[in-house]
Amino acid sequence: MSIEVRRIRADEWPAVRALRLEALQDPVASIAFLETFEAASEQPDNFWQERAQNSADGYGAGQFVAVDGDEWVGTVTVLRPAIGEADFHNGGLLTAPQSVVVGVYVRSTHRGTGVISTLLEKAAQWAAAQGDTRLTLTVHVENTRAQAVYRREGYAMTGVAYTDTDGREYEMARTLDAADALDVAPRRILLVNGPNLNLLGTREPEVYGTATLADVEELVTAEAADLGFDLRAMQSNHEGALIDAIHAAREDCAAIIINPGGLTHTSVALRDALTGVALPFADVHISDVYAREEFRHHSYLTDVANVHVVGQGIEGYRTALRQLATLIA
Ligand code: DHK
Repeated sequence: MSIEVRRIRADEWPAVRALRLEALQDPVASIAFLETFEAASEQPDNFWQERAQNSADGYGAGQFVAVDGDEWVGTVTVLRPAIGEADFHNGGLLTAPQSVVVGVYVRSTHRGTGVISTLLEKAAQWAAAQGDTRLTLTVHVENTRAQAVYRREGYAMTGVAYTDTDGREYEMARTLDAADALDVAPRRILLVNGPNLNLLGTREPEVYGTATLADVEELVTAEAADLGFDLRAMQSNHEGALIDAIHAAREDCAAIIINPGGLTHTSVALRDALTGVALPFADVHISDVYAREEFRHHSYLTDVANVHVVGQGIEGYRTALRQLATLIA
């Protein structure tokens, strides 16, 4: 059985809802949830949309799913409420940071296959990558099977117990350290070149030089390797293809280097894609756009880019990569 465990995407909210409703109807698993099936099934679409959005993109929550083929067979969520937000366990407001594992579910057909272990590991890696040092969860006192699973996964009883609407719950916790985060921090950078940059080498050589796109990609790949990163390079003349590549980078890239070509000066959609995925990015221009026509002086990206390099020829890509690397090292 080949199962992929990954973070959800915001547009997957219907699947988030379906899996949650499935869990709430499961006679064995539902003991773990405070919410009822009836209450959850009455929630409007925008409740699920917001929930998926928050746990797909933000730092405050991360939801992970186990996917077998195209079926979602398990899930876990980490909530990272900030100090001053509601304290799930004790009531009142949180006075210290606390990350909590909630919503653990594995479909009955996939129990005993190690899926839970992979899900919990992914959750721990993500929490560690956010800088958390401790992960807690609560488990019903009578749910001894779940307690055994959590113990096996490194959680220990903290000695704290709560009484909630379902009865008594024990708190369990595990510590996290930087090593837990290592597997999750992607060491890959996406290099994106936009319209007309496939013509480098022959296109207006007095402006862009004689190096080709292949030369650019080779240079950046070699420099990335020196800095300990993999590089994925793509070029397209189509705005939508660039946006799709930027969205996909969320899955496995730490940062983006982009020369959007002429779209620099026109594309709100490209700007929105880059701010939307919230990865650090460098905006590179081979020529000195500020010394050229007036319409090239305006950029939709400069004010949101982490690094901005112009007028260094193709060496500018190397400069951008080095600066970007200091932000994500
Ligand atoms: C490349 C382009 O294709 C132009 O449209 C930009 C940029 C500048 C560059 O200098 O790399 O205006």
